[in-house]
Amino acid sequence: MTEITSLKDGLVADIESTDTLDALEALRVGALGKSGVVTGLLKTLGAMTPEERQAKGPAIHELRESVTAAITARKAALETAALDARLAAERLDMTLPAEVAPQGSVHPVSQVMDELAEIFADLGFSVATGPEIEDDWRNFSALNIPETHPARAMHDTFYFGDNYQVDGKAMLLRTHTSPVQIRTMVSEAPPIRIIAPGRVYRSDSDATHTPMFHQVEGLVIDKGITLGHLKWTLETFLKAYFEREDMVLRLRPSYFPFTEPSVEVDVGFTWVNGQRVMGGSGDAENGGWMELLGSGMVHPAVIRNCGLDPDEWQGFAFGVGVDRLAMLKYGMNDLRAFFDGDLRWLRHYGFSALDVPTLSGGVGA
Ligand code: 2NL
Repeated sequence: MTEITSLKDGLVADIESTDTLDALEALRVGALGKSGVVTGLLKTLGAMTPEERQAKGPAIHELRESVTAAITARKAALETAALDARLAAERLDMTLPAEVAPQGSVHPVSQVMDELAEIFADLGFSVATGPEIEDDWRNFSALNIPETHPARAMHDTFYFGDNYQVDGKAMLLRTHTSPVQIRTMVSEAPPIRIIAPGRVYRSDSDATHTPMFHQVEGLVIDKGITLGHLKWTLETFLKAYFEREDMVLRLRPSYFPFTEPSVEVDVGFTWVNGQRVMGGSGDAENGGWMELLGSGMVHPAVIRNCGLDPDEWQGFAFGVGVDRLAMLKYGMNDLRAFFDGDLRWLRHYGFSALDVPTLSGGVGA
């Protein structure tokens, strides 16, 4: 009996005086491991007579209990001490001045979105935003895109499938920012003048397509809106954006399910040192046309789907890729570099956070 008591006292004293977690682990293995002393004693219980077991059993079990408790307590103490030491060693004085100036820059996509907000604010548009996860109705049905439209096919749209539903509705990553305009038409009374910039997603990836890209759409709903308003608005926008008065627009008939008529807008460019520079007539000697925007008069079915009377309210809408707008204005040629996070690229093409676009200062100056 005294043997067991002194073994316990010895082990507990050793445990309490260890000062590293490794040494403690070694003690644990020596006592409670497969061939540890305490384990060895526990094994002897099996061979004892019932009387012996009754006499020695409680002390041996108590030995195991005490040693286990001592190890647990010591482990917690050592861990707390280690954490305290680490916290003290890694202490940072946040009141010290910075050693280097901030290195961040404004991404061209953010810069262009700021420029767009500025230009359209001047025309009376406000910026509307909405969720990137949408339901099928807001992304497709409300926009007069039939069930059988190819844009709904799995290869274009990222569907969440059965994994994620909201109110029992199938959800998807919006393929355009049109659902933001749908939300606005449903919840706000006309007249409406908004742009909706943001991230959109399509299951598409190559040199000119990334599965996430940025789009800005514009929407005007009012009484007596015509194609003339659309053309003037886009021309005014493009002049302000490219900072040139000689922007020439070419409108071609097209088709979108959500607009009627639908108009594709080409912009005249001029070849300068082997580069396309937006501006001038595409029919000029050294010119060409670039397809830039899709647009049209909002389809009466879309207006009706949003609870408005198409005999009373008309409108126009347009959509354009923000990444593409940035490339054309700031001369990048590879879309994929936009999303690589390469610091050299960001330093080269990024903008100063203090360089806020303003119309008076020239939006992209
Ligand atoms: C493109 C260009 C476009 C729209 C977007 C729109 C939004 C509503 C109603 C009607 Cl809520 N139209 N947006 C219109 C025309 C073109 O985007 O190339 N899209 C495939």
